[in-house]
Amino acid sequence: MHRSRTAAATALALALAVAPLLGMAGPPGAAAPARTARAGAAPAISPTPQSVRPRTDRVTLTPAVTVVAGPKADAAAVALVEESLHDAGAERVVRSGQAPAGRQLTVYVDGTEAARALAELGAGSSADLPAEGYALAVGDGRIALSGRDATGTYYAAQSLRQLLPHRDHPGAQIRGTAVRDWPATPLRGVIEGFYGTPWSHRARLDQLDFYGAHKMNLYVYSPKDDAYLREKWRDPYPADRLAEIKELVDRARERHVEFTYALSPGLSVCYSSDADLTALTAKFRTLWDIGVRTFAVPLDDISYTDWNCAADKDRFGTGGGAAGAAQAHLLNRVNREFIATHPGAQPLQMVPTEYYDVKPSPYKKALATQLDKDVLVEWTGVGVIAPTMTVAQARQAREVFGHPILTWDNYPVNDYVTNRLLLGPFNGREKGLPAQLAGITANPMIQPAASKLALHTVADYAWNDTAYDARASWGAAIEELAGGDARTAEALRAFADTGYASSLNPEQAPELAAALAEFGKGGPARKLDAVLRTLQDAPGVLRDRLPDRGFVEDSGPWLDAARAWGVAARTALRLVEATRAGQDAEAWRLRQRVPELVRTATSFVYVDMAGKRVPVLVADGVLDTFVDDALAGYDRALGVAGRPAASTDLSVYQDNAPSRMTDGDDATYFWSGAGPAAGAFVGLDLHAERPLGTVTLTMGKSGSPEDYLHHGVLEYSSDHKTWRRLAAFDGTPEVTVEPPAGTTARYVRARATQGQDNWLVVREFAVAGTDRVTVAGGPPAAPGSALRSAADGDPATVYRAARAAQPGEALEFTPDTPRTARSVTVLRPPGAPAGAARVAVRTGGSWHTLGTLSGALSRFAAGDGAIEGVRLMWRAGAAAPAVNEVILR
Ligand code: 14T
Repeated sequence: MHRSRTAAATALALALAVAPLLGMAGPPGAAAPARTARAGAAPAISPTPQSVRPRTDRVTLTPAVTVVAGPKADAAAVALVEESLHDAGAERVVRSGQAPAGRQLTVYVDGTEAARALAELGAGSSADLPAEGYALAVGDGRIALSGRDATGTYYAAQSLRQLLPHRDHPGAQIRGTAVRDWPATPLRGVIEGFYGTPWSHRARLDQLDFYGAHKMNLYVYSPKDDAYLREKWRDPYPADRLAEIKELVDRARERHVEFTYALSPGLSVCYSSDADLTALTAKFRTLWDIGVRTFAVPLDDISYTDWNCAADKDRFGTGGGAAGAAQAHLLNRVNREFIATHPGAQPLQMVPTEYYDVKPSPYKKALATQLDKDVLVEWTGVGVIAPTMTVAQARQAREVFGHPILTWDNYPVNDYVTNRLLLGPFNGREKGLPAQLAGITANPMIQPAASKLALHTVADYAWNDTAYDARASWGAAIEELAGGDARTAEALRAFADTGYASSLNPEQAPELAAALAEFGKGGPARKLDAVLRTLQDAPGVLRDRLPDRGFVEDSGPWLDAARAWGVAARTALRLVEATRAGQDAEAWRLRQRVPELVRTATSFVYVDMAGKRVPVLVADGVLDTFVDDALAGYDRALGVAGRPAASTDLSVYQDNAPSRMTDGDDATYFWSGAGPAAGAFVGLDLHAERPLGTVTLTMGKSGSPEDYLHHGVLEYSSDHKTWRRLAAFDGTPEVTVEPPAGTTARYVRARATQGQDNWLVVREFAVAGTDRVTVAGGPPAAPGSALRSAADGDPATVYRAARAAQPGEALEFTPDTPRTARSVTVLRPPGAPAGAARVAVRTGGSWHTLGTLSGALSRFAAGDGAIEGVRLMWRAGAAAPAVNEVILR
């Protein structure tokens, strides 16, 4: 199919010429505003067509259907029409030069008869549409479709496929319709351009099918970790690798996708070298020979301040301008000596080294003035991962680079956050952008099939930005991937919601967050439980029913984590309910289960190509916060302070979360992902105004001893707004401060007073209470446990004895001042035996027995008088005792 190869070029030339027109009004013809599908309405064509005019009639799918194809009709399009008719229930699909007599359904594909039918049915002519446009009509007992070019006809067939039903017998009724449709930008597609495990061959073939179905016409082959594209760019492919690529090239052609071969010589190239030019073009020739017609030379993520050969320095000099001149020199030679000498070759594409902004620079100026005008320049928008892209920025890019711009949009790529799947829609791209561009390419995730949700939405935007609605497109992507099954779609939506957030979509898990917020405002627990149950069950449903098995494979650890978080969050919800209902024993039981369930939920890992195990995140900041709040709420109801909540405004390096500063474990730490600027902080929320005891901040670690706040202050606050200084520190990683007696606060923070390059490690950040209870006696604590855990205000930490109690042994609690309390509560681990100890309190100088420990939760009325001490007098010989917390209240 040679026509498909040239389609993109024609499309580009044409659309650049008509781009301003497209943004304003459609081309002449029977245009009506596009309609989105309602339930029960005609099935939706996706991407949303530019114009759909419904008709009042219907066409019946007869048992035998005749296909009348014009002489030059695209073979892939005709094949797709025939296949779709079979899938719709037709028993016989016959190719014929003309329509048969009788009431049989006839489908006209291109040619004069299709043109006549389209005109009669109100779909106008395909001849006056932009490149890759098509007209499609259903009505008056026939179907007709025609493309402006071969790709247009193929897209018409794709749209017809979506209008036809899926059933195993004839007789279906198809609603009358007249569609005129064309793309908003010439090039639309995907650039496999991420770092990490390159996609498999099978996955690539599947992707090419997906692109064709979504009217995307470009696939750029540029995986960063294929050595033959970068480190070994000069080396020829082994025969088997080349054969695989040929299979991709052939499949791409069948799907009307331009396969672009991108070779990145920047790590070692000598720009002025004839030998290197020859190596480059020789490699391109091997790809040309297997059918590749589009080529790219990406020069991103390389140094342009260091030359790879002395000759370049001599010839071009130094600085950004020299680098731009050198690159233009090499690319112009590729353009003139290879692209221009190979008829049928498409415009060369390149990625500049400065691909991420629109700031004028000597480098960009050199490219703008020296690089051949017909070379397409890739640009990521402003920022490597651009949260938004505007029409004005695209205009600036065109201006400053002086070339047609193809966006390299770094979404949904996750190579810089391998712990996440990015499952939300394409967002934050201003309407009108496609008209400014040569095209849009999206850099996908390391996980090909899981990328389809986002890529579906990219295809929708790139085809018709005017009609684009991110959430509607996301919903349609879910429906399509679910294969029309409601239960699967519900599960997929719940799962995709947990991976919604990214730089483009600031809100994480919006649907789950809304359900949690509703519950927080007094909504019924049963309703929230149903939502969490759907999430918990979603992984099982998807594993059983999702047609796209690749998606299930790609998402493995994230599915496991979603299920486990569902279990943890539902248990936390029951904890909230039990706490509210005053079901003490049940609440305590649940309080102890939740941390274990959270540990499970955070235990699933993605293993990257280097074998590194990366713990995965789902609905982070939403589910974990809900669970933390449930635990904190329980602790508050119990009357203990609980563990302070840690926070920071610094980025987090990998999974070294702020909570690691308060986990009581000196071996774990918070680690920022950047050097703190002046004003950056790490802080503690003590959950309530409290007297402040000793404040300790231990920073740095072996291996990164310089990762501490080199210049900072400790501050405290009651409202998180007004802060008072406790102490300043300079040049020391270990800070201990004794606040003046009587100091109270809810918040404590360490704030940088100067910016620094070193990142920040905080091993522990702690504030002792002043209302201290001293724990003494025995048996001694087992290794890794401590006596004080039995009275540290945190029921999650536990004192475990190293051995069984000996006769007369007791654990003794002494508050630093006598305490008035109505009750004494002893919390122990699940299954703790009844009768393990007698509990006594000292008031007015003498001891009184309150009773004997019952189960995991034992509560005694304390009687009158301020309590001077509490004793657990162990029964000798029983199993080694354990105590989570003794609470006076
Ligand atoms: F070529 C560019 F347009 C581009 O985006 N290059 C890479 C790309 O391969 C990668 O997938 C993407 C997302 O991580 O970002 C670019 O790579 C970077 C960018 C950085 F800012 C690698 C390191 C960086 F510090």
